[in-house]
Amino acid sequence: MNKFTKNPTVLAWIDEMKALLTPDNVVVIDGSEEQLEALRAEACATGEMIKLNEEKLPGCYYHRTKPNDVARVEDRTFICSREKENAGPTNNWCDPQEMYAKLYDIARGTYKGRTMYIIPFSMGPIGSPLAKAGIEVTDSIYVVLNMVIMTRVGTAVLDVLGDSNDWVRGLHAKCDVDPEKRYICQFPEDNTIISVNSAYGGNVLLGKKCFALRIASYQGWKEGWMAEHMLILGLENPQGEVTYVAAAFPSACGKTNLAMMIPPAYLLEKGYKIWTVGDDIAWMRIGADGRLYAINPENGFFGVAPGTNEKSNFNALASTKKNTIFTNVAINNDDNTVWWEGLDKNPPENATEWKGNPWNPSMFVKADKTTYAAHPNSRFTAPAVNCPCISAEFDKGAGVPISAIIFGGRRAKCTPLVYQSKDWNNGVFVGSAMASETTAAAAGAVGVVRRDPMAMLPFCGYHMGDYFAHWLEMGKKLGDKAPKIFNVNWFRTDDEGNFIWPGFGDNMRVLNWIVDRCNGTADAVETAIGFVPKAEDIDLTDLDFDIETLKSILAVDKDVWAKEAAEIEEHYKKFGDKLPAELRNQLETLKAAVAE
Ligand code: OXD
Ligand code: MN
Repeated sequence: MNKFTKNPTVLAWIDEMKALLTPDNVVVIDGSEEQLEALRAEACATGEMIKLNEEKLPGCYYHRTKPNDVARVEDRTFICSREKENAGPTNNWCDPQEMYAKLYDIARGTYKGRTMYIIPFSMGPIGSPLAKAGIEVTDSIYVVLNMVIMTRVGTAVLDVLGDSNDWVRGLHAKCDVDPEKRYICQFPEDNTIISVNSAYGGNVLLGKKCFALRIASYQGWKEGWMAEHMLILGLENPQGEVTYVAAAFPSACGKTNLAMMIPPAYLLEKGYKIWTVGDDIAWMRIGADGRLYAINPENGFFGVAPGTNEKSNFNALASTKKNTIFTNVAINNDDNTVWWEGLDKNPPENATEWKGNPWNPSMFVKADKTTYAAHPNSRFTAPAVNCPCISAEFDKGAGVPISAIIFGGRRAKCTPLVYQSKDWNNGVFVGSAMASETTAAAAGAVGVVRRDPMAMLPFCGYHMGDYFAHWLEMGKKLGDKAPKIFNVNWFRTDDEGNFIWPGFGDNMRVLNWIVDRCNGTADAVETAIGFVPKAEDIDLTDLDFDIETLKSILAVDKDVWAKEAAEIEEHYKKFGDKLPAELRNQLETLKAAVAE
């Protein structure tokens, strides 16, 4: 290893890591294609990765994780702040000194006989005033190659960092992939992440959830900005004006689909377009003009494969056609390509399923997920530049000005298709009470409401009461330049449980109303919960959907909302006296309005 930087804090930490992990070799990932190509070849030689059909999927690789290591592990994820109180009621907590000792004991000496890869990476375009640097050390080539897609990697990051100590330390050690010793730990006060005994993306690509949400949300609180679990999209109108919105939905509510949506034909013909800036994470800061500017700190998409197809998300599928890593999907042995449930109606006759066993369609039983060819949480890691609708602003460091923030979830009855909060503080109240109902597709009871404030429940790196207060504070700073806050619900069902609203591209009709509200050109009706569209203001052109049905899913039922308010009151109890008084006032206002 040559001296790859003069930064004293980086060099000291690397020395510490080498002494702890005792690797045989040390390799700094410089970002060059030559180095990456050699690593791909090595991973294929050892069986860690499989090269896919070069003609049909150029530059694409396949990887399988251990069957016990297929998803994020919230019960083994810790926020190790010095004071327990600062992790709050929604996070697991452990004393940092105790946790460092435990994790160092687990990781000590585990790189023996292996190579330590040092990955300098930037979250956000290198050099952007909104970006931040990190260094991850890992003993996995799979992690290196995924980080190269998901972040901006290379020694250029260190040139920009200079001698600064403002960088995040990330230690990943695969160890024995033992679920009993698996820990994903954030030390927000030390800018440090340690992940041991996993090799699954969400646990080991430390730039993503660990840094860009858990550590960065804490940094944002301390430094006056926001790190949010939000997609960012630009909606272009026929005049060529682009309005940017950010949206937070819990998992399995269609963030990637909305971010890459294709508008209905009649709107495309008129010249409407959607541009994707990001599908999962937004970092937002107040710009010189007082508006809120957002960047997507990532450089790729770590998307769920099952259900992704030409109809559900054409642009996501197109993004996976080259230079992509597929994890835990199925391999079609006839042509060495990939397949997953919901890709098309032609499952391969001669496949290898995600655990590595032979598979054919006769083995598939719909009700039994263990018979599926692809794991339900199988993933693609695809470069953002592959996306046909990637925004021209994606790679620019300045960020895009956000006009609207949208919250949402899966609610069968309660929440209307769309409504606008009365103002910023009321919008923070809406986000703090955000919830989604479990569906028949997931294990466990159907229709159970899980509160997931701002979709940040597993990702907020500090006390959620303080997080709500930070949102309110940002609103004060933004004043009348604050984005408008909306809530959407694509998932209202009829009495048989069928979805009423068609969703997907037709959600553009709702986005257009939102943009018109931001521009002051659409009307609304004031209700107990906020501003709901007049039914005739949602454009139903070319859609077989009658206005009475639309009215039914725009309706606000005060009895249902009285029950909702009672549930929010219950949800608020866990934040104790850290719940901002303003949110309690908002709840009281709602209770009074629905009781009228
Ligand atoms: C998630 C993800 O779990 O983006 O939210 O992978
Ligand atoms: Mn996510």
